[in-house]
Order: sequence, then structure tokens, then C-alpha cells
Amino acid sequence: MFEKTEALKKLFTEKVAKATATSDIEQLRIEFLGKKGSVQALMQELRNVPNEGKKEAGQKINEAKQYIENAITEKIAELKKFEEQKLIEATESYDESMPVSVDYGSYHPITLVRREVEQIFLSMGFSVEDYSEITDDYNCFEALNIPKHHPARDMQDTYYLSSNQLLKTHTSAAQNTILRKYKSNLENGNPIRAIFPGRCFRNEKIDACHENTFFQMEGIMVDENISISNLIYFMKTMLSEVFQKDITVRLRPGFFPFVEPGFELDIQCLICGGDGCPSCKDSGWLELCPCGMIHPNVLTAAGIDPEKYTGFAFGLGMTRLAMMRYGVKDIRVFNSGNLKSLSQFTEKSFTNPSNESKEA
Ligand code: FA5
Repeated sequence: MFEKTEALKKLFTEKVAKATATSDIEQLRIEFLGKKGSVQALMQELRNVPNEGKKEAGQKINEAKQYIENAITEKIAELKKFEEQKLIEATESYDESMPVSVDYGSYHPITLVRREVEQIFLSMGFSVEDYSEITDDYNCFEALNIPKHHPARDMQDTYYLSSNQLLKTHTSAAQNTILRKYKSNLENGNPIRAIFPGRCFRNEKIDACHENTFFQMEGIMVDENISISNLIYFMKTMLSEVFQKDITVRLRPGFFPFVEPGFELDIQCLICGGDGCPSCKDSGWLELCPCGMIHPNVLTAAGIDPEKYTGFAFGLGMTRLAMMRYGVKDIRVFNSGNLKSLSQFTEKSFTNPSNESKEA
């Protein structure tokens, strides 16, 4: 058993030395310490060891296990340090320690990103709609095919106000209003194309990529024969315009009661390049823009015939988009009110400000 445990330690030492990301360590943990791992296999072999040697053999296995556990802890600490350094390098354009060089006001980074996305959609024939932050149960949930007691409501707990109103949890809360506002377009042979940005509120566990107050931008397009191809085209155009470079995205199925089919559009984390970091919850991907084909019940609730018209909707996470756009690794920077951080984005102002009077 001594030879075997020593060989195991040697093999582990070689493999751990080659690990370059915390995800590699997780694989090693499974390989060596998992239920079907190498240490467990040695434990099984204990059965075949004669009684007089069992105690010593057991100790050797435990020693090897301890050795591997300690090495894992050390390696994780080392890799975390390295990953943090990589984060700092990746975010060199954003430096919290820079002195404030401006003595005049500056636009908030979310405002800058919002304007940019608005501009992209304006150029594609969409109108930019305004919608209040206070809504009601009908608009936020019922009209979106989320009846009372639907489990989807659990994901979007919010602040309820006394007059049967609530702070909107998503920009989808305006879908019914905007669809009604423009449904005459359809009767006149024109599509409905609108985006509606806004601040959303949720009872949320705050971390590097979750806030309780954040911005989304909803977009809808309805007409005869609108399909998923149209949806993908608009998403691609928007992302390539915003980032002005190739970015990796993935589309996977997602459930939202107000679309069918529904998708999650994730963007590969631009902070860590996909290796995993706190900004993307160590997954390498950031949920950015869920989307899908508007559910017939939602069209019906707005008085639109789902047999004749179809449409897509998307809910872009604008605060997260700003994180990726500017390499801000912690979402809390945006609501911090820290001028030292926030005023750095002034230089990157955009050329076509819309809705000057509404700027935050
Ligand atoms: C929604 O809010 C849906 N209304 C989106 C939608 C619209 C789906 C139209 C289909 C059709 P979700 O809860 O996943 O979905 O939020 C959408 C995006 O908002 C997320 O991908 C993320 O980018 C952002 N987001 C959500 N919660 C937070 C949060 N707590 N902090 C920061 N950003 C968030």
C-alpha cells in the first residue's frame, strides 16, 4: 500500500502543477477525492489487505488523502491570486485609484451605454419608449402569462406599495402597454418595433454580478411572419455594434412564461476571457439577454390576433452590458455614487445623445 499511496501522491503532484484554472482543480478533486476517485479505490483495496496490515495501510491512505486536500487548498489560493491579477490587467482601462480630473459633471456609464444601444435600434427603425418604474401586478405579471401563484414570480420578488402597485421587476412590465399603444400599426400594415429601457428592482442577494436595482432594455417587434431568424439578426447586430469586435455568445433554451420558445443569450465573460471569475460567478459566461417569441397569450392580452401576427421580445441586461463594455468587474460600482470611479467614463461619451432632458 505504501508504494501505491506514494505513486498516487506523485501523480497528483504532477497533475496539480499543470493546473491553470480553479476549474481544473475541481476536476482533480473529483478524479482523486470523488466517490469514484483514486483515494476511494484504494479504500476498496483495503478489504484485501491482511488484518495485521490494515491499520497501517489505512493510515497511509488517510495521509495521501490529507496530502491531496492540503495541496488543493494551496493551489486554489495560488490560482485565485493569479486570476485576480489577470482581472486587474484585463481592466486596465478602469482604474479606481485614478485621481478625479474633471470639475464638471459627467454621464453615468449606464447612461452612455443606454444611449449607444438606443442609437443602434433607432437606426433599425425602432422607437424608444419611456415607461414608469412603478407598475401593477397586472402589467408586471398577469399580462405576461404569469398568473398569481405561478412559480416564476418567486424569481422576481420586489417592493410592493400600498396602492396595489409595485416597483417593476423587469422591463417586460411595459410590453402590454406598448403593444396596445402601437397595435394600430399592424392594422395599417406596419410592424410594431419598440425598445423601452428602464430601472428594475428585485429582492436580490447582492454580489459582483447581481444588484437589487439595475437596468434592462426591453425590445419587441411584431408583424406578420416574424421568426426566430429576425430575433437572432437583431441580437447579433446590436452586440457587434456595441462591442465593435468579435465576441463569443451562446444561445440556450430558457423558460419565461411570456415567450415560447424562449432562450438565454449569454456572452463569454470579457473580464476573464471565459476562464471564470467573480464577475461571471466562475462560469465564464454572463447571462445578458434572454429573449424569445412572444407567447400568444401575451399578444391576446394586448388585443392582437396571435393567429395572424407573431413577434419577438428580448430583455437586455443593460447594467451587465455596461460591465462588459467598460471592463468593470463589480456591478456595485454603478450604484456606488463614487465619483472617483464613475467620472472616468466621461471621455468615452457618444455622439448622438437622445432624450437629453431624461438623463440621470
Ligand atoms: C427577465 O427579466 C425577462 N423579463 C427577460 C425577457 C424579456 C425574457 C423578453 C424573454 C423575453 P431575467 O430575470 O433573466 O429575465 O433578467 C434579464 C437580464 O437582466 C439578465 O440576463 C441579466 O443580464 C439582467 N439581470 C437580471 N437580474 C439582475 C440583477 N439582479 N442584477 C443585474 N442584472 C440583472
